[in-house]
Parts: sequence; C-alpha cells; structure tokens
Amino acid sequence: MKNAVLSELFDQMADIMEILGEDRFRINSYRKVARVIGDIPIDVEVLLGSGGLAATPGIGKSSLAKIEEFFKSGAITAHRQLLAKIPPTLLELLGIPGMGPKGVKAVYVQLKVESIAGLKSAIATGELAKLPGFGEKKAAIIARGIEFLERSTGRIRLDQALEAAQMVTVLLQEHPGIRSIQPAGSLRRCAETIGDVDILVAVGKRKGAAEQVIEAFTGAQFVEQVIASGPTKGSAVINTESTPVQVDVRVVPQASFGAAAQYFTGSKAHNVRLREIAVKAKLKLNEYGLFKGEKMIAGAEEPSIYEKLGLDYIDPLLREDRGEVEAAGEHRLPELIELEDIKGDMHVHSVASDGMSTVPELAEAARNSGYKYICITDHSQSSAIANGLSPKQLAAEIEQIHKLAGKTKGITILAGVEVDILADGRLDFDDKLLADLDFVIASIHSGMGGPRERVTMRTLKAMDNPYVNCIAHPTGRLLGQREPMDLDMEAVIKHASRTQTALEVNANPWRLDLKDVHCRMAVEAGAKLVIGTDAHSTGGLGLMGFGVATAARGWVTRANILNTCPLSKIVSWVKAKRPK
Ligand code: DGT
Ligand code: CA
Ligand code: CA
Ligand code: ZN
Repeated sequence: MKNAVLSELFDQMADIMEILGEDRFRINSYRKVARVIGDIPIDVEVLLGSGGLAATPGIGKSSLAKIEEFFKSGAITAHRQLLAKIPPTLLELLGIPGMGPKGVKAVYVQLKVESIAGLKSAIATGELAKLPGFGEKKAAIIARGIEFLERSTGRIRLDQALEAAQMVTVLLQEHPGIRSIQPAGSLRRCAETIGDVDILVAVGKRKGAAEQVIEAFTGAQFVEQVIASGPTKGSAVINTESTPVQVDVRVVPQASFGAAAQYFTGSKAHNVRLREIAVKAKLKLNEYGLFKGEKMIAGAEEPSIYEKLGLDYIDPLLREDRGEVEAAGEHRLPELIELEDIKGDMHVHSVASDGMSTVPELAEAARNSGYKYICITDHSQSSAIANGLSPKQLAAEIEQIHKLAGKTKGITILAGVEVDILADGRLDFDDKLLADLDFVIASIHSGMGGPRERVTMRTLKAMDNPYVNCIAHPTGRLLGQREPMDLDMEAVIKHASRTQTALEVNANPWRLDLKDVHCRMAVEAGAKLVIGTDAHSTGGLGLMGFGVATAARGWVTRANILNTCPLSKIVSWVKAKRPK
C-alpha cells in the first residue's frame, strides 16, 4: 500500500513550492491532497481503479492525473521538476524541529543558506537572529533542534524508550474519551534499540475526541518540540530524565484498534509477510482492519487478525520475519519464557564490591519480587575499579552470607562471585576458593578489544574450569558505547553446551548480552542460559524483564533457562560439573 509514500510526495511538493514562493492556492491544494490520501483507510491504488478516488472530495483533476502517473511510472514529473529547482541539501533543513518551510524559505532566500552546515554558521555569526521574524529566541530553538537532530541519529535504549512511553501513557490515560492506549513499534517488540516511540490510542465516536488527544499530547509540559501535529497524529520530541525522545502518537477508532496495533507494531518485514498471506486468501490487510471485499472481518482485536489469516497468535517479541510466520501456520511456535517463570536472580552486586545495597537489603527485595533464591556475585580482585574483593575478603563474604542465609526466611541466599577471566584465560581466584562458593560466574572485563582468537580462547578456557557455572555478559558490549568483543559465538555456544556451562542473558538494557539471535543459536545448540540483572542496587533487580524479553525474542522457553528451575536442580547442576 503506497498511501503514505504518495501523501509524503504531495507534502514535499507543497514544501518546495512554499520555499520557492509559488502560488498559495496550489500549495494549499497539494497539502489537502496529502492529508486526504494520508487519511484514506484503504489502498489508494484500489480506490483509484474503482473510480472512487475521482469522487473523493479534495482530489482535483490535476492531482488525480499526478496520482495516476505515480501508479503507472512510480514517480510524478511535477515532483521531479520541483526537486530540480532547489539544492538537494535544502530538504534536510525541513527535518530540523522548529524549521518549517517558511523558515527554510527565509534562510535560503535572504541568507543563501542551503544546508545544515550553512545554517549552523548563520546561527554562530548571529545572522539568523537578526533575520526578520527570527530573533534570539527562535534562533536558540533552531540551534537546539539541530543539536537534537544530530544526536538522534543514534538510537535510544529500551529503558529510555520505556520511560518516554510511560510519561505519555500516564498523561493520556487521564484524558476523557480514551478507550485504550498501548505502545507499538519497536518498543512493543522490545527490540534492543529504539528509533522512535510509537503510541496508539483508541477513542470513542465523540466528535473532536482525536484532536483533543493530540492537543493534550503536543501541549504537554514535557514536550520540547512539536514536529508534526494533525487531526489523528502527533509527533514530538519529549524530554525524559536521560535524553530527548521522539514520540509518535496515533489516534484510531476503537473498531480498528487491533488492526492498527498489528500494523504499527511491525516489524515492516513481518507485516509484509502477513499481507502476502492476506492477498493469497483474497483478503486485504491494512491498519484499519482485515477485509473481505468491503466487509471488515477483523479489526477491533489484534488476535483475530492472526486467527482469520489461519495463523496462531504471534507474540510481538517474535515479529521480525525470522520464521515466526511459517511456525504460526504450522502450530509450532515456542511457548516463550515469561517474567513469572524466573525463580531467582543469579547476578547481583552488593556493597562489598561496587554495589549500593547490602546483602540483607538485596535478599529482602528479591523475596518481595517473589523469588526463591538470589545469588550474590561481587567482583574479584583484578576488577580494581569495581572494588573487587581479595581472596580474604571473598572468604569473609562467603561466611557472612552463609550465616545470614541461615537466619533469613522465605528466600535462599547463595554465595557466588563474578570472577574475572584474565588475559591468558585463567581465573582471578584459585579453584580452592571457588570450590567454597555455591555458584560461580566468570566474565571478561579487560582486553575486550583483543583479536578474535584471543577473546574466544579466554572464554573457552574459563568454561573448562569445573567451578565456572556461567559466563556473564559474554560479548561485553555496551549499547551505543562499546562494540561487542569479536567472539566466535558458534564455538562459545558449542563449548558451553559441552562443558555444562550456562551463558548469561544480561538483562541490563545497556548490555542485553547475549542478544536475541545469539540466544536462539544457544537454544538450538542445546546450551543453557541464565538470565541475570547484574544489579548494583535493589532497584537494579527490576531490570529482569528486559532480559526475559531479549531471551523470548530468541525463541527461548522456560526449559532453556537455568534460573527457572527450583533451587535443588541448580544445586545438582553445579555439583555435576565439579570433580567427584
Ligand atoms: P524504530 O522506530 O526504527 O525503532 O522501528 P519501528 O519498527 O518502530 O518503526 P517505525 O517507527 O518506523 O514504524 C512503526 C511500525 O509501523 C513499523 O514497525 C511497521 C509499521 N510501518 C511503518 N511504515 C510502514 C511501511 O511503510 N510499511 C509497512 N508494512 N509497515 C510500516
Ligand atoms: Ca518506532
Ligand atoms: Ca514511528
Ligand atoms: Zn556483574
């Protein structure tokens, strides 16, 4: 369906004509066409074929000819001619929050600015502020807009996106007339990074309800810049604690809420597959519903879309076109791991190393989240910046934990460690000390930029140690900050399964390590996974959901995860690897 592309083409023609100072009447009529096409609930091409488009108010004869040309040739001559009249870099100015076509026209005509670089220097010299209609304040807004644009080429983390979504949800759910509200897009799929946050809202039939929701959103205190605002869609940059985030809010009728949720959750690749199935079944699927001819056969509820397409319901976490559509057709989708399946956290730091909470505080928080056990895993001596423990300090901590464990009801506290894997693959503590622990995780914290053979060798060798039960954050990546180690993941996974060593799915949203596709490789190779938060405070225990979602995106089930097991199973699992 080309509605969105076509709508954008007309908008761009209007933008360029506005910059060139052309006829106001034609500009307005192009804008109108863009809006009308954007709002048409069915495929414009189909509507054109049936003659319905010619009868649609707002679509004049000359626009109709352009739309016909577009579907015949894939382009519009008038659009191409307009593009040829301006420097190509000029369009990038339109993407700056705070710069509309009028502003672009002003800087282009009066200051000869043709690009973002040119605009930046006009701000620096003060020329922009002096331009009539601008002033210091507007120039500052535009400077911030450029800054945002340049910063936001990077994607944000899942926790940041979630925070933004929660801010908007809390604001809007108070709004009268709202029936449902839900995140869509990559956030709903829990992708490892998020481009922008998509939020869907359903309203009742009262006139003006949609506009009011959009106004409430774009007028909110936390909004820094409104990027676009229409009758059913608003797009704005909002300020969260850590970063500005772009949020798109779309308002849809309740009767289409399920179809819109399906469409705007994506991924695009997944949607393409569903539409193919719809077409084969002589049905039509779009963001308004699933249609048989003119009749809507599903739309209000998302699951019924899948059902009517002959598919089992596909969890949003799997919608990446990685085989889930085929599996849904053959009733062989996995029963995905859920947060409720997790019985304990195996990777937690206390004040003994670089954590902020004490062991009793951590144990209580874990019990309150319904866990049966928690494993305290402070750093080892080589991690000096993380205040790693000396052998003596670790021995004292083990004793303290075992004493405390005896006195604590409702949860078992395990004495563990996160022992450094040294440059040659040996461990930071000797086996005798490790043997006193209930559970040992090992990880690399230095030399991560080393060559593939070396980082792989270090990891494999650590797994050979009979006391190492888990490799934590196997690749060491920090999203947006540090590249993963160049590990031979296939070799690591194979060795993990062979040596009965679990691989961690680190739940910290900076890490998500292993990532989804590696989780899937691990499961297929029969390796065990542990989901751990790497918490450094009681609050950090709450990150578990990010790890669970990441594992689920890798088709992981409860049976693949060690810390879904009762404690007795973990104890015997550890014992089985140790010398008899
Ligand atoms: P992001 O924002 O880059 O992290 O990724 P998404 O998946 O959230 O992408 P976004 O925000 O551009 O669009 C949200 C969803 O809307 C997307 O996952 C699928 C749907 N969608 C948007 N544009 C198209 C399109 O042109 N074709 C199809 N089939 N679906 C689209
Ligand atoms: Ca998005
Ligand atoms: Ca979006
Ligand atoms: Zn750690």
